[in-house]
Parts: sequence; structure tokens; C-alpha cells
Amino acid sequence: KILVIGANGQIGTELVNTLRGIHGRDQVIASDINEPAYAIRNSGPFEFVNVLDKDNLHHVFTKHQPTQVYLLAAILSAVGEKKPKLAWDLNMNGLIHVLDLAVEFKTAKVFWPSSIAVFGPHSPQHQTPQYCVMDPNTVYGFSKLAGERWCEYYFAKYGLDVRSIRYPGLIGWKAAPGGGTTDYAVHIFHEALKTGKYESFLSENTALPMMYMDDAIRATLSLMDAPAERLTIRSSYNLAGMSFTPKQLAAEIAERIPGFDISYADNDPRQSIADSWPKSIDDSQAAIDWDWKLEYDLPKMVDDMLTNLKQTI
Ligand code: VAH
Repeated sequence: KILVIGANGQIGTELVNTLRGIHGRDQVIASDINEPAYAIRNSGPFEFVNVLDKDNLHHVFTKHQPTQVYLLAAILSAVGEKKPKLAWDLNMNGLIHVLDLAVEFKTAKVFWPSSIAVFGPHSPQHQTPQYCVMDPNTVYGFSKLAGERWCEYYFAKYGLDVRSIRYPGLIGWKAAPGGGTTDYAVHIFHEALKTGKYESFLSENTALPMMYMDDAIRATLSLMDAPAERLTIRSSYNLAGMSFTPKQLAAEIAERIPGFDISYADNDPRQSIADSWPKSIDDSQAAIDWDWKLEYDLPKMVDDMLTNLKQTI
């Protein structure tokens, strides 16, 4: 059985549907602290899970004996700056509870998402390497950095096969993102179709590493399916995707929606978060260790987003 914790999230909903397509609906237990999201409702078994309640988690592990666990529950960067202590508690203790239970129940593989948010103002900003100075200045960022250290520790000390990816900003149409700094790149598509205009909370030249959700899900499964002996990174793999600015994204959309107009808000708190992150990432180790190759570039992603969103809106 595969247990997905945080199944209602931007990654979780897509991962649950993909895993159910591969393994069959009853092999994938979706779980979250809230009612199942529309995108996963009535599509298979569901459990209520609060990652801060170890007894509740223990009960779910006992009941389902998962062979794989995906822990996707987290508080992201923007919300994390509004609720720093909750973000640290949930992101850190939620992870440690799951790592402990995975050891106790001999779970074969654990996946945990990290983020390019683990880099900070003194990290190299272009083609940021797998190893470098990392001084993240958001609670979300340093909770993910500390989490990477815990993952590597549980691998080294207990032999737990835990795997992780430093995702860039993720863009998809099936589920709304929740409280991140890169979410402008999702909202812009909805607004372009609904109103023909969008006010970006990031300035026009804010370049960030981004990835289409289809690539992110495929990368996650490629890493999880890779032979353990090929993996040289047990903290978290850099993953690059593509880099673009709000201005570049808006231009691509305007080519497909004539008259689309973007404007820019200033002094949004998310601007300083974005400015602390890299502009592009070197993910060569993922290509070496598990044959990673990106499929969606900016034009291809914009086409797919608009085609699919038009059908849902
Ligand atoms: C966020 N979407 O904005 C997440 C992600 C790299 C960004 O970690 O917080």
C-alpha cells in the first residue's frame, strides 16, 4: 500500500491520481487533515491524518502497513512567514514523526519534498549547484534545509530509504497552490482566461526556477523507481525545470490570448522571499543518478495549461 500524506495539496492531488492509475485505486491511501479535495474525492481510500498527532499517524501506519509513504504536508514560504512557529513545528515534527514510524514499520521507501527555498542570499544565484553556501532566510526554507539533514541522518543511521527533490516553483492546472511565493505563475493563467488581465505580486524581472507539474510528478516517480545503489544524494536532489520572469510568462500568454495585460503590485512581502532564491539551478546530478530529462519548456507548458484550464473554467 502507498500512503500519501498531504493528499489535498498542489502536489498531493496529482500524485494520488497518478499513483492510483499505476497501482490501482485501493493500493493508494490518500490522507490529509481536511476533507478530500474535489480532485481526489470518491477516487479511493481516504484517512484523516494530522502529522502533529503521532498516535493518529501510528494508527494509520498500523491499519495500512504502507510499503511507501509520500509526506507532502507542509506550510509553504509565504504562509510560513505569517505563522513561523507553526511552519517550523509542522514541517519539522511532521517529518520526524513520519521518519520514526517508517523505521518502526519498516516502510520500504519514503518520499519527502524539499525546495529551491533551501538556498539563500549568499548561495550562487545562477546554475546553483547541489552543494554550496545555503543561508535560507524564510522559516519554510530553513525548515526544508533542516529536513534534508534529518532525511540523510535517517538513511545513514537507520538505513531508511528516504528520497527527496528540491522542487522549483510548480505550475499545474488540476489543483490550486497553497500559500507559496511562486503561485503567481498559476494564478496568472486563471486570470488570463477569466478577466484578460493579471496583477503580479512579483516584479516583472523576477526570474525564478519553475517546472510544469507533469514533469514534477514524472521526476518524483523516476527518483522513487531508481535503483537505490545509483543514488548518491540522500539529502535532496536539485531539480531545475526552466527559469522565467513574470514578464516572459505574460508575453507567452499574450501570444495565445491577444490583449492579455499584466500589471505589477509593489512591496508585496513575497518579493523579498523571491529575491532570496536562485534564478536558475544546476540539476546535473539528477541526470547522472536517475536519467532525469525535462520535457516541458515554457511554450509547451503555456499551451498545455491554457488548453486544460479552458475546459475546466
Ligand atoms: C513556495 N511553491 O512558493 C513553493 C516552492 C520554490 C517555491 O517551495 O513556497
